[in-house]
Amino acid sequence: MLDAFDRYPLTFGPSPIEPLNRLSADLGGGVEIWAKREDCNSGLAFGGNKLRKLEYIVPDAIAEGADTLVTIGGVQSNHTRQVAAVAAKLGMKCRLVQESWVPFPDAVYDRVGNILMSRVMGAEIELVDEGFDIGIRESWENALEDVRAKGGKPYAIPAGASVHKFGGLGYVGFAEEVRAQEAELGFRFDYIVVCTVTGSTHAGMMVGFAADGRARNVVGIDASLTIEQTRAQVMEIARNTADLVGVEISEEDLTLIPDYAYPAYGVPSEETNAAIRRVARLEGMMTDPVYEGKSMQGLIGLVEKGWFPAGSRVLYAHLGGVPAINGYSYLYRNG
Ligand code: 5PA
Repeated sequence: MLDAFDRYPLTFGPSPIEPLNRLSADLGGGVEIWAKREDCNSGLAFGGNKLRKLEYIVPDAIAEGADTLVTIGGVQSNHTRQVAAVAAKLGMKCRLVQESWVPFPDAVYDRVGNILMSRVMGAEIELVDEGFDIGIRESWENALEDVRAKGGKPYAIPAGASVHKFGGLGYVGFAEEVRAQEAELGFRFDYIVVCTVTGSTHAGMMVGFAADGRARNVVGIDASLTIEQTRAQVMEIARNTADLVGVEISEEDLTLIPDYAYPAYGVPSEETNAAIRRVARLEGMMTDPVYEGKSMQGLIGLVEKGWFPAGSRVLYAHLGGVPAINGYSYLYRNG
Protein backbone atom coordinates (compact mmCIF):
# COMPACT_ATOMS: atom_id res chain seq x y z
CA MET A 1 0.00 0.00 0.00
CA LEU A 2 2.98 2.28 0.58
CA ASP A 3 5.23 1.62 -2.41
CA ALA A 4 4.61 5.09 -3.82
CA PHE A 5 5.97 6.85 -0.71
CA ASP A 6 9.54 7.57 0.39
CA ARG A 7 10.55 6.14 3.74
CA TYR A 8 13.57 7.17 5.80
CA PRO A 9 14.42 4.31 8.18
CA LEU A 10 14.42 5.30 11.85
CA THR A 11 13.35 1.99 13.41
CA PHE A 12 15.10 -1.37 13.82
CA GLY A 13 12.68 -3.06 11.39
CA PRO A 14 9.49 -4.95 12.29
CA SER A 15 8.72 -4.61 16.01
CA PRO A 16 8.31 -7.89 17.90
CA ILE A 17 4.97 -9.51 18.74
CA GLU A 18 4.82 -11.57 21.93
CA PRO A 19 2.12 -13.34 23.93
CA LEU A 20 1.14 -11.97 27.37
CA ASN A 21 0.38 -15.38 28.84
CA ARG A 22 0.21 -14.48 32.51
CA LEU A 23 -2.03 -11.48 31.89
CA SER A 24 -4.32 -13.59 29.68
CA ALA A 25 -4.56 -16.28 32.40
CA ASP A 26 -5.10 -13.68 35.14
CA LEU A 27 -8.05 -12.33 33.14
CA GLY A 28 -9.68 -15.76 33.08
CA GLY A 29 -8.08 -17.23 29.98
CA GLY A 30 -11.11 -16.58 27.75
CA VAL A 31 -9.18 -14.16 25.55
CA GLU A 32 -5.60 -14.46 24.27
CA ILE A 33 -3.69 -11.22 24.70
CA TRP A 34 -0.58 -10.43 22.68
CA ALA A 35 1.53 -7.26 22.49
CA LYS A 36 3.28 -5.60 19.56
CA ARG A 37 6.23 -3.82 21.07
CA GLU A 38 6.39 -0.42 19.40
CA ASP A 39 8.00 0.73 22.65
CA CYS A 40 11.20 -1.10 21.62
CA ASN A 41 11.12 -0.26 17.92
CA SER A 42 14.21 1.95 17.68
CA GLY A 43 17.50 2.94 19.24
CA LEU A 44 16.54 6.61 19.01
CA ALA A 45 15.97 7.79 22.59
CA PHE A 46 13.81 4.84 23.69
CA GLY A 47 11.68 4.70 20.52
CA GLY A 48 7.89 4.78 20.26
CA ASN A 49 5.05 5.34 17.83
CA LYS A 50 6.20 8.73 16.51
CA LEU A 51 9.31 7.21 14.95
CA ARG A 52 7.17 5.00 12.75
CA LYS A 53 5.16 8.06 11.64
CA LEU A 54 8.28 10.19 11.14
CA GLU A 55 9.79 7.65 8.74
CA TYR A 56 7.29 8.94 6.14
CA ILE A 57 7.65 12.62 7.10
CA VAL A 58 11.45 12.99 7.21
CA PRO A 59 11.92 12.55 3.41
CA ASP A 60 9.67 15.60 2.90
CA ALA A 61 11.69 17.64 5.43
CA ILE A 62 14.92 16.71 3.68
CA ALA A 63 13.44 17.47 0.23
CA GLU A 64 12.37 20.93 1.43
CA GLY A 65 15.91 21.68 2.59
CA ALA A 66 14.77 22.30 6.15
CA ASP A 67 17.35 22.84 8.89
CA THR A 68 15.10 22.91 11.99
CA LEU A 69 12.30 20.53 13.02
CA VAL A 70 9.60 22.46 14.91
CA THR A 71 6.95 20.68 16.93
CA ILE A 72 4.72 20.84 20.00
CA GLY A 73 3.41 18.79 22.90
CA GLY A 74 2.89 18.75 26.65
CA VAL A 75 5.73 19.06 29.16
CA GLN A 76 6.16 15.25 29.25
CA SER A 77 5.44 14.75 25.54
CA ASN A 78 6.91 11.56 24.06
CA HIS A 79 6.46 12.98 20.59
CA THR A 80 8.72 15.98 21.18
CA ARG A 81 11.42 13.68 22.63
CA GLN A 82 11.29 11.51 19.50
CA VAL A 83 11.46 14.55 17.19
CA ALA A 84 14.49 15.81 19.17
CA ALA A 85 16.19 12.44 18.63
CA VAL A 86 15.41 12.44 14.90
CA ALA A 87 16.76 15.99 14.51
CA ALA A 88 19.98 14.95 16.23
CA LYS A 89 20.28 11.89 14.01
CA LEU A 90 19.71 13.97 10.84
CA GLY A 91 22.04 16.77 11.93
CA MET A 92 19.19 19.28 12.09
CA LYS A 93 18.21 21.69 14.84
CA CYS A 94 15.10 21.13 16.92
CA ARG A 95 12.69 23.68 18.34
CA LEU A 96 10.09 22.39 20.81
CA VAL A 97 7.06 24.16 22.24
CA GLN A 98 5.93 22.41 25.42
CA GLU A 99 2.62 23.48 26.87
CA SER A 100 1.12 22.81 30.30
CA TRP A 101 -1.28 20.15 29.01
CA VAL A 102 -1.28 18.19 32.26
CA PRO A 103 -2.30 19.69 35.60
CA PHE A 104 0.16 17.51 37.51
CA PRO A 105 1.97 18.85 40.59
CA ASP A 106 4.99 16.51 40.92
CA ALA A 107 7.98 18.66 41.86
CA VAL A 108 10.22 17.20 39.17
CA TYR A 109 7.59 17.10 36.40
CA ASP A 110 9.47 19.46 34.07
CA ARG A 111 12.94 18.13 34.92
CA VAL A 112 12.89 14.38 34.28
CA GLY A 113 11.87 11.78 31.73
CA ASN A 114 11.09 12.99 28.23
CA ILE A 115 11.92 16.66 28.65
CA LEU A 116 15.24 15.82 30.30
CA MET A 117 16.22 13.71 27.29
CA SER A 118 15.12 16.37 24.80
CA ARG A 119 17.32 18.89 26.59
CA VAL A 120 20.29 16.50 26.61
CA MET A 121 19.80 15.92 22.87
CA GLY A 122 20.18 19.66 22.33
CA ALA A 123 16.63 20.73 21.51
CA GLU A 124 15.69 24.34 22.12
CA ILE A 125 12.69 24.21 24.44
CA GLU A 126 10.10 26.88 25.13
CA LEU A 127 7.65 26.25 27.98
CA VAL A 128 4.24 27.83 27.31
CA ASP A 129 1.47 28.14 29.88
CA GLU A 130 -1.45 26.85 27.79
CA GLY A 131 -3.79 23.92 28.48
CA PHE A 132 -4.43 20.68 26.54
CA ASP A 133 -5.58 20.91 22.91
CA ILE A 134 -4.81 18.47 20.06
CA GLY A 135 -5.51 21.14 17.39
CA ILE A 136 -3.17 23.60 15.67
CA ARG A 137 -1.70 25.96 18.26
CA GLU A 138 -0.70 29.59 18.00
CA SER A 139 2.41 28.96 20.13
CA TRP A 140 3.65 26.48 17.50
CA GLU A 141 2.92 28.85 14.62
CA ASN A 142 4.83 31.57 16.50
CA ALA A 143 7.82 29.23 16.92
CA LEU A 144 7.82 28.51 13.16
CA GLU A 145 7.75 32.24 12.46
CA ASP A 146 10.55 32.88 14.95
CA VAL A 147 12.83 30.29 13.28
CA ARG A 148 12.12 31.96 9.90
CA ALA A 149 12.77 35.43 11.31
CA LYS A 150 16.18 34.27 12.52
CA GLY A 151 17.11 33.01 9.05
CA GLY A 152 16.39 29.32 9.64
CA LYS A 153 14.37 26.92 7.48
CA PRO A 154 11.77 25.38 9.77
CA TYR A 155 9.90 22.17 9.04
CA ALA A 156 6.46 22.06 10.64
CA ILE A 157 5.47 18.89 12.49
CA PRO A 158 2.10 19.24 14.26
CA ALA A 159 1.26 17.65 17.64
CA GLY A 160 1.84 13.90 17.55
CA ALA A 161 2.91 14.17 13.87
CA SER A 162 -0.80 13.69 13.22
CA VAL A 163 -2.39 16.45 11.13
CA HIS A 164 0.38 16.25 8.53
CA LYS A 165 -0.29 15.10 4.96
CA PHE A 166 1.79 11.95 5.57
CA GLY A 167 1.00 11.55 9.30
CA GLY A 168 -1.16 8.42 8.84
CA LEU A 169 1.18 6.45 6.57
CA GLY A 170 3.42 4.95 9.25
CA TYR A 171 0.55 3.05 10.83
CA VAL A 172 -0.72 1.86 7.47
CA GLY A 173 2.70 0.20 7.39
CA PHE A 174 2.07 -1.22 10.88
CA ALA A 175 -0.96 -3.10 9.52
CA GLU A 176 1.07 -4.50 6.64
CA GLU A 177 3.76 -5.57 9.09
CA VAL A 178 1.18 -7.30 11.32
CA ARG A 179 -0.22 -9.18 8.28
CA ALA A 180 3.28 -10.48 7.45
CA GLN A 181 3.82 -11.52 11.09
CA GLU A 182 0.41 -13.23 11.15
CA ALA A 183 1.41 -15.29 8.12
CA GLU A 184 4.38 -16.57 10.14
CA LEU A 185 2.35 -17.12 13.31
CA GLY A 186 -0.31 -18.99 11.36
CA PHE A 187 -3.32 -17.06 12.66
CA ARG A 188 -5.00 -13.63 12.47
CA PHE A 189 -5.69 -11.26 15.35
CA ASP A 190 -9.38 -10.54 15.87
CA TYR A 191 -8.86 -7.14 17.50
CA ILE A 192 -6.11 -4.54 17.77
CA VAL A 193 -6.21 -2.28 20.85
CA VAL A 194 -4.59 1.15 20.57
CA CYS A 195 -4.38 4.32 22.64
CA THR A 196 -5.87 7.32 20.78
CA VAL A 197 -5.14 11.03 21.36
CA THR A 198 -3.98 13.11 18.37
CA GLY A 199 -5.30 10.39 16.08
CA SER A 200 -2.86 9.37 13.34
CA THR A 201 -1.83 6.09 14.97
CA HIS A 202 -5.44 4.90 15.08
CA ALA A 203 -6.30 6.47 11.70
CA GLY A 204 -3.34 4.83 9.97
CA MET A 205 -4.25 1.45 11.45
CA MET A 206 -7.88 1.86 10.32
CA VAL A 207 -6.75 2.45 6.76
CA GLY A 208 -4.13 -0.30 6.87
CA PHE A 209 -6.54 -2.88 8.28
CA ALA A 210 -9.35 -1.76 5.93
CA ALA A 211 -7.41 -3.66 3.28
CA ASP A 212 -8.43 -6.96 4.94
CA GLY A 213 -11.79 -5.89 6.38
CA ARG A 214 -10.59 -5.24 9.94
CA ALA A 215 -10.80 -1.40 10.11
CA ARG A 216 -13.47 -1.45 12.81
CA ASN A 217 -11.64 -4.17 14.75
CA VAL A 218 -9.05 -1.53 15.60
CA VAL A 219 -10.29 -0.56 19.06
CA GLY A 220 -9.17 2.93 20.06
CA ILE A 221 -9.09 3.68 23.77
CA ASP A 222 -9.42 7.44 24.10
CA ALA A 223 -6.93 9.06 26.49
CA SER A 224 -7.73 12.68 25.55
CA LEU A 225 -11.08 13.16 27.31
CA THR A 226 -11.93 15.54 24.43
CA ILE A 227 -13.72 12.73 22.65
CA GLU A 228 -15.60 14.67 19.95
CA GLN A 229 -12.49 16.55 18.83
CA THR A 230 -10.45 13.34 18.84
CA ARG A 231 -13.13 11.44 16.93
CA ALA A 232 -13.29 14.18 14.27
CA GLN A 233 -9.50 14.36 14.00
CA VAL A 234 -9.13 10.57 13.62
CA MET A 235 -11.77 10.57 10.84
CA GLU A 236 -10.15 13.50 9.03
CA ILE A 237 -6.71 11.82 9.08
CA ALA A 238 -8.21 8.45 8.11
CA ARG A 239 -10.01 9.99 5.11
CA ASN A 240 -6.89 11.84 3.93
CA THR A 241 -4.72 8.77 4.38
CA ALA A 242 -7.28 6.53 2.65
CA ASP A 243 -7.25 8.93 -0.34
CA LEU A 244 -3.45 8.80 -0.47
CA VAL A 245 -3.28 5.00 -0.55
CA GLY A 246 -6.51 4.44 -2.48
CA VAL A 247 -8.86 2.63 -0.08
CA GLU A 248 -12.42 3.39 1.10
CA ILE A 249 -13.13 4.36 4.68
CA SER A 250 -16.31 5.50 6.44
CA GLU A 251 -17.53 6.72 9.84
CA GLU A 252 -18.71 3.17 10.71
CA ASP A 253 -15.10 1.98 10.53
CA LEU A 254 -14.19 3.98 13.64
CA THR A 255 -14.31 2.18 17.00
CA LEU A 256 -13.35 4.67 19.72
CA ILE A 257 -14.10 3.91 23.37
CA PRO A 258 -14.52 7.00 25.55
CA ASP A 259 -14.77 5.31 28.97
CA TYR A 260 -11.21 5.23 30.29
CA ALA A 261 -9.76 8.75 29.83
CA TYR A 262 -11.02 10.09 33.19
CA PRO A 263 -10.22 12.04 35.34
CA ALA A 264 -8.21 14.17 32.85
CA TYR A 265 -5.68 13.91 30.04
CA GLY A 266 -2.36 12.99 31.61
CA VAL A 267 -3.83 12.15 35.01
CA PRO A 268 -4.16 8.45 35.90
CA SER A 269 -7.23 7.17 37.78
CA GLU A 270 -7.04 4.51 40.50
CA GLU A 271 -8.00 2.01 37.80
CA THR A 272 -5.22 3.24 35.50
CA ASN A 273 -2.69 2.72 38.26
CA ALA A 274 -4.10 -0.73 39.03
CA ALA A 275 -3.69 -1.67 35.35
CA ILE A 276 -0.10 -0.32 35.25
CA ARG A 277 0.84 -2.33 38.37
CA ARG A 278 -0.99 -5.45 37.21
CA VAL A 279 0.76 -5.75 33.84
CA ALA A 280 4.10 -4.72 35.41
CA ARG A 281 3.82 -7.45 38.05
CA LEU A 282 2.47 -10.16 35.74
CA GLU A 283 4.57 -9.50 32.66
CA GLY A 284 7.42 -7.16 33.60
CA MET A 285 5.95 -4.84 30.95
CA MET A 286 5.96 -1.17 31.87
CA THR A 287 3.26 1.26 30.78
CA ASP A 288 2.86 4.96 31.53
CA PRO A 289 0.15 6.97 33.34
CA VAL A 290 -0.75 9.17 30.32
CA TYR A 291 -1.29 6.80 27.38
CA GLU A 292 -0.54 3.10 27.58
CA GLY A 293 -1.69 2.78 31.19
CA LYS A 294 -5.09 4.01 30.02
CA SER A 295 -5.23 1.73 26.99
CA MET A 296 -4.16 -1.18 29.22
CA GLN A 297 -6.92 -0.18 31.65
CA GLY A 298 -9.32 -0.17 28.69
CA LEU A 299 -8.14 -3.57 27.46
CA ILE A 300 -8.57 -5.08 30.93
CA GLY A 301 -11.94 -3.37 31.40
CA LEU A 302 -13.25 -4.65 28.05
CA VAL A 303 -12.07 -8.21 28.73
CA GLU A 304 -13.67 -8.13 32.19
CA LYS A 305 -17.02 -7.06 30.82
CA GLY A 306 -16.98 -9.70 28.09
CA TRP A 307 -16.73 -7.19 25.24
CA PHE A 308 -14.45 -9.52 23.22
CA PRO A 309 -16.10 -12.82 22.20
CA ALA A 310 -14.60 -15.87 23.96
CA GLY A 311 -11.56 -17.24 22.15
CA SER A 312 -10.63 -13.85 20.61
CA ARG A 313 -7.01 -13.06 19.94
CA VAL A 314 -6.34 -9.45 20.88
CA LEU A 315 -3.19 -7.55 19.88
CA TYR A 316 -2.29 -4.72 22.26
CA ALA A 317 -0.21 -2.09 20.44
CA HIS A 318 2.31 -0.89 23.01
CA LEU A 319 3.19 2.54 21.63
CA GLY A 320 5.95 3.51 24.09
CA GLY A 321 5.79 6.44 26.50
CA VAL A 322 7.33 4.93 29.63
CA PRO A 323 9.86 7.77 30.20
CA ALA A 324 6.99 10.01 31.37
CA ILE A 325 6.47 7.85 34.45
CA ASN A 326 9.45 9.64 35.99
CA GLY A 327 7.31 12.79 36.16
CA TYR A 328 4.92 10.90 38.45
CA SER A 329 7.57 9.85 40.97
CA TYR A 330 5.54 10.71 44.08
CA LEU A 331 2.56 8.66 42.91
CA TYR A 332 4.63 5.48 42.54
CA ARG A 333 7.00 6.09 45.46
CA ASN A 334 5.86 2.81 47.06
CA GLY A 335 5.40 0.95 43.78
C1 5PA B 1 0.83 8.89 22.21
C2 5PA B 1 0.76 10.30 21.70
P1 5PA B 1 -1.79 9.46 18.75
O1 5PA B 1 -1.42 10.82 19.23
O2 5PA B 1 -1.25 9.10 17.42
O3 5PA B 1 -3.27 9.25 18.85
O4 5PA B 1 -1.09 8.44 19.76
C3 5PA B 1 -1.44 8.44 21.12
C4 5PA B 1 -0.26 8.03 21.96
N1 5PA B 1 0.80 6.30 23.20
C5 5PA B 1 -0.24 6.75 22.48
C6 5PA B 1 1.89 7.08 23.45
C7 5PA B 1 3.00 6.51 24.26
C8 5PA B 1 1.93 8.39 22.95
O5 5PA B 1 3.01 9.14 23.19
N2 5PA B 1 1.60 11.25 22.31
C9 5PA B 1 1.55 12.65 22.04
C10 5PA B 1 2.83 13.27 22.62
O6 5PA B 1 2.98 14.52 22.56
O7 5PA B 1 3.67 12.52 23.11
C11 5PA B 1 1.06 13.16 20.81
C12 5PA B 1 0.34 13.36 22.07
